[in-house]
Amino acid sequence: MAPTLYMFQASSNVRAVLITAKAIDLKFNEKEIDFLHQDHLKPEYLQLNPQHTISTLVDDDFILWDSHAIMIYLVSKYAKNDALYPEDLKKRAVIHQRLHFESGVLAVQMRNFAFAVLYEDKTTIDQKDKDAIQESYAIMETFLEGKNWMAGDSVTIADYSLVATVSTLNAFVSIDTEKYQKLAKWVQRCESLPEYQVNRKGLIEVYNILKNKLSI
Ligand SMILES: N[C@@H](CCC(=O)N[C@@H](CS)C(=O)NCC(=O)O)C(=O)O
Repeated sequence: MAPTLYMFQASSNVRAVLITAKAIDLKFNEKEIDFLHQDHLKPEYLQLNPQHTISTLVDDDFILWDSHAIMIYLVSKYAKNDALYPEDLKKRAVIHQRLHFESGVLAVQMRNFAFAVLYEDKTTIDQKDKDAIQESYAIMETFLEGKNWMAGDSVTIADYSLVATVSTLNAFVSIDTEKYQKLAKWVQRCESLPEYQVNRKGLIEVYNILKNKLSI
């Protein structure tokens, strides 16, 4: 039976899981959670995931949340080879570093500005939030030093995790294509991947949700 993914398509972390699944040709039984109406706080969802984050994966009797953990699980279980998550210790360690960067830095910056807009009725993005995002662009530019992909010479789940969030941030705090040429080219490279196409629907959704509230 296909695994079930409880998801909110507009979420960048969810889109990272969708890109991964597409890349390994895995179909989900998709269950959309209405985040804006707080379905993730309902008892039936809390029973699955007491941390009430979206997404949550249910694979037979196994329940897992956190996009990074889900991506690692999916490619380890369902991918035909280790290309997206190489078994080589050092390559894998770099992928983990990039995933932690997404989780601990980029996603926090995304949440800071999105929550300010959604819940504090801010109509502009604070300069300090913009500065933090620009600093992340500068750091990711260094990740791409001498290589085409975030964790080496071929695409991995690190790229999927980062591009889902970067594509969202870039819609509001543009990447300076002169200053961050490698990052801008990497975004284009990701956009040309067949699996990336599943990022687009949710990206438009989140753009519309936030743009409607911003005066930019
Ligand atoms: N580290 C988690 C973060 C997921 C996350 O925070 N998702 C947001 C949706 S955009 C969420 O579920 N927020 C609701 C909450 O934390 O209560 C992941 O990668 O899955």
